[in-house]
Amino acid sequence: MKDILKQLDIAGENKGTSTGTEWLPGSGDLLQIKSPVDGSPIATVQQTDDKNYEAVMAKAAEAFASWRLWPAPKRGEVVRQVGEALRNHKEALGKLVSYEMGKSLQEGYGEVQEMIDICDFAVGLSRQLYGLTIHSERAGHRMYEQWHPLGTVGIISAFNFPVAVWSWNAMLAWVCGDVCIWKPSEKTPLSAVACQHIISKVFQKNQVPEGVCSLVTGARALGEKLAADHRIPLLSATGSTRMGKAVAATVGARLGKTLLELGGNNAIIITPEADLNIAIIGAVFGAVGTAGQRCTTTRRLIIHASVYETVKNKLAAAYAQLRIGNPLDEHNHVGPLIDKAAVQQYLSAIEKCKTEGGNFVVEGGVLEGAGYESGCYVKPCIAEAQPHYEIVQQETFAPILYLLKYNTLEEAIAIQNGVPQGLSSSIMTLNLREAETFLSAAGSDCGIANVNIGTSGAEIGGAFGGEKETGGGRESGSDAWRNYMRRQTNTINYSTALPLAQGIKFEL
Ligand code: UN1
Repeated sequence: MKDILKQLDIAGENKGTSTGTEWLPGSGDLLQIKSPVDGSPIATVQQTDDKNYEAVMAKAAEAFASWRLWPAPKRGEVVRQVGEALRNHKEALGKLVSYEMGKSLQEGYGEVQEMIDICDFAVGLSRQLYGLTIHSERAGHRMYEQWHPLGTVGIISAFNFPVAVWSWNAMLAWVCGDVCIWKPSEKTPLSAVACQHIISKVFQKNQVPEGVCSLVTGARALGEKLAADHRIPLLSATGSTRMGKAVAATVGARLGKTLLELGGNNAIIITPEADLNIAIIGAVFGAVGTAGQRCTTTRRLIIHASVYETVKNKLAAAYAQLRIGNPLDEHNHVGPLIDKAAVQQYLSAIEKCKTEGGNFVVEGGVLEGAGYESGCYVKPCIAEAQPHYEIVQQETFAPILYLLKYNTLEEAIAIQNGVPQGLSSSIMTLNLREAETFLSAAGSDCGIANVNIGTSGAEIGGAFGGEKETGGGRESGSDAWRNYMRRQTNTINYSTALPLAQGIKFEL
């Protein structure tokens, strides 16, 4: 890992504040980052102090004044080169993500691939920031709308996707002409510092103004500062519903915009007409991938009574084959949780589930002994539960899967929708009527609804996000770019008269 840290310019002490190519010296606290993989310290990051925060904000505003005038395809060309740089660093960055966050190496690489994909998407988008033309009701008039950049976009990202979710926001915001200030999770700032080193070289080569891509590091107080700062017209935040509610209240109070991607409580409905081979693999990957720490993690399986026992037994057999251990070893399926606090939450969720009457068919527990010294490795587990249990209604960021039984599809959909969150959902069925009912207006109420695919692992081409307590935001593909721009309606009169709309007469 030492070589990787050196290769990524992050070995030893790191400054945690940058305006692009410059790293600001400051008086912020030193944060020691430890890997959940083996508990060892990786490197330090100096957190952003007030003085540096102000310097970053000022630089961002200055940079925006010129960046917004670059033709969008020229900004796209910079993003294309960012994609190339990420391709060149995929292996090193993927390994670092895996080591700092604890996800499997495959998923670490997958995360960097997701960044590369969004770069490609954003390059094409830079020539497609389309507005409409509208027919005016007045003769000799033309109406159209155009999209302008917003200004400084704040991006708060979560530990579970230390780099990809930032890139969904930043790559789009940049081609749109915005400047970005990124606050990564205080649990995974090293991956962010590494990204900043990678992209800053591209920015320098292209003479992008200093301040277009800034990095600030810190914990909750820094996030609150960004939320309250009226110089940030859009704050995009990924994390817990609790955090999102606080951000929404603060940003809303100053009538700023938010883009929220918060908790999920994602379910797969398995009907009697499911292809069980697909259903089981989809459910297991969805439940244990990233050790249950994706917002799209499968947390509930809603299984028809007629196949319930079969599915339960197949799941138990599949879980018995899971290899838990060092995520950098490609043979392992499941790595550690992010830290010991997460382990505590996992344990208390299991306790709560038992107290409420849950029956564990695959038992959980914390792993100890050789290879598990960090104390962050836990066993993925499965409990038979009831939809109304308090714990089943909540998102616990850990590999705990709840089995729920249903009899009619209507009931299954009601259970699926009967939680406060609305991110991702799936149905496993080969029956057209069941599938289309699930996708209809009376079906899933989530932002993502899949057929014969699990709940996690969405592609970047679609709009990503969810309803209800998931926050309502949509990031990544489709027309999510509009979040990062302001719409302007233009009416131009090229006639010799001044007719008023709605036929109003005004004569002097
Ligand atoms: C998240 O967990 O915050 O669909 C994002 C997925 C990934 C993104 C997850 N593409 O699981």
